[in-house]
Amino acid sequence: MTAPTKHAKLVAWVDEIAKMTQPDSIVWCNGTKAEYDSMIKIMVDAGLATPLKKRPNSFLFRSDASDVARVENRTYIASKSKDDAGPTNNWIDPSELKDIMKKLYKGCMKGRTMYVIPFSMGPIGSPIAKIGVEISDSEYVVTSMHIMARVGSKVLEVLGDAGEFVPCLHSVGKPQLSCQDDLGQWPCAPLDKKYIAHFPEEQTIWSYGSGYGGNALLGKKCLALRIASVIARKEGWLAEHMLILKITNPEGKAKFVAAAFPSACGKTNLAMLVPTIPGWKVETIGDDIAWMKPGKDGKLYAINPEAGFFGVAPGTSMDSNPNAMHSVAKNTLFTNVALTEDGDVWWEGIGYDAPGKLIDWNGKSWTQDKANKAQAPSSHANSRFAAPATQCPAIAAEWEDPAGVPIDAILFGGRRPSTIPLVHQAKSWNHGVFMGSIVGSEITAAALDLKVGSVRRDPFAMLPFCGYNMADYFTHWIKLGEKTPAASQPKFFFVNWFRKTKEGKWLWPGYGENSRVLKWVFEQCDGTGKFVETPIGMMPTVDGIDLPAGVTAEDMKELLSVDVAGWKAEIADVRAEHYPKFGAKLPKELVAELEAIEKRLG
Ligand code: SAT
Ligand code: MN
Repeated sequence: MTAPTKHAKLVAWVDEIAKMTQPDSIVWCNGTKAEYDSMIKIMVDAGLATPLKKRPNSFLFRSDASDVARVENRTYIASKSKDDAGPTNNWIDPSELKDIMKKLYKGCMKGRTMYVIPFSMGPIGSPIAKIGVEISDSEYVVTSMHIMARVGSKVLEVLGDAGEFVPCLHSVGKPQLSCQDDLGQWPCAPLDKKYIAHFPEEQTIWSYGSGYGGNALLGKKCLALRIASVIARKEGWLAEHMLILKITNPEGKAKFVAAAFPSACGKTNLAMLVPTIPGWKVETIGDDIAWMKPGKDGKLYAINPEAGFFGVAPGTSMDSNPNAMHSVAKNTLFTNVALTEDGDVWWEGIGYDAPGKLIDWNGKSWTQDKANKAQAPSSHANSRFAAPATQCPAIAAEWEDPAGVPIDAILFGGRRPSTIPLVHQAKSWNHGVFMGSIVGSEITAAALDLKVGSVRRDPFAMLPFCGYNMADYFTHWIKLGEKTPAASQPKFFFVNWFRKTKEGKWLWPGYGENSRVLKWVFEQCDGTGKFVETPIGMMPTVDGIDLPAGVTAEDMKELLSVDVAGWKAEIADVRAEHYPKFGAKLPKELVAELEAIEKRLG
């Protein structure tokens, strides 16, 4: 196929990769529905995709057991100097990694088609958007990219003859050497051959051996976070692992909120929240990534660089997230959930019992046995749906505004059964950066070498996604604050939906009731909130947040009190265990914030 572009650099790169990987043919993707349908047909014919009778134009995929999630220990930041990758990334010398990967890439697309996928992260042509071109030998990647990014000919038009793009090379790492096809088996390479590599100086991504999620849909975590964070630092903006929502009060006044949480804290649920308080409205701009650039007025303007939702299925129900359920009613790709006899999907926590005999995510027959607490789940814990953002009933009118939306508040959060109150507000930008730097979730099950009950720190929820030295990343945040006029700065908040009593009972109902906290956040941005100053920041007065049903005044007091002993232990842990990881590069401003809180705690 001749290239539908005169972009010499792009054409040369595609030629070079084709010589190395030796595909049977090359297809330049145009992003049309016909293209999408033809990819789906190839996968249905190969036994890789199952059409779902109950959901129009929707399909189920089962991946390989070795290929069910991002592989963080196979993910590399291959900067020239190790120090530029920093203490929290896997580093390897770029030329050494290229040698290893070139050997793997040699002939790896034999028997397959090589797809060239031009895509835009962000509305096509937006001054905040970035263009990437993914080369992939996976039809699953092509169809998923159609949903998750803006793909096709229009992107090539914007790119022109010499525009900048991020080259993203992907292969499932399984050549088809005989005339037999994949025989219904998800193609990928064994774990020790998987590599998700980033070359920050060249702004290039090489991924090998996985066909799943963020390992393979290279626009998402690889480009929009790891590479974009490097670009953002250079250009003076922020690429963040944050949802973006719009909240409107009964008078019709709106504010925009960005929020970072480590995984498994309900980001998608918060982004699509249905408020329980009458008259208030929450609408979705994005559920995973925010690119925020200072505008002429000094405010941060955010876009969602993605075009779809790649959400975790288990736990998603009409109760927990009706907007997500409506979003996946059609045109959705499901991966590693269970299949019902009548051609629908089912997963743990979908809100109703499994209807009859299912096929589980391993392809085996599975019947729900509620008496058996040890029954293996039907769906993988990280099973996913990929659905177009336009299908979300709560999608905000501004979600594709090329100029972005002005951010009023930035929230941080994590799963913290103790110590951290329901909500507290930073006193300043640097205090906000401090809050972001200590984000973490409590370990609930013994994992690797981590103690149960200890906190796994995940600064800004960016631990697996910062493409450079995290201490430099903290400094970048601080410098951006210095450049932002006080009146234009967003306000920073730390929220915690996951407080428990000593007996292990949840103190806060969460989900739609979180709108009560968002309301206080709104009011604080508006100057109308009821608050008190505390050693850890501003907090709502006890009547600052209306009690949801089932929460007693006593519970609320506990949710909104400063646990001085707990905070002293928290500060001690940050000082002794967390901050030393960043060595001499740790900005002194963060140490100053730490010491100021320590002093205020007395
Ligand atoms: O698989 S993804 O990286 O796209 C999603 C996630 O793990 O957060
Ligand atoms: Mn994420």
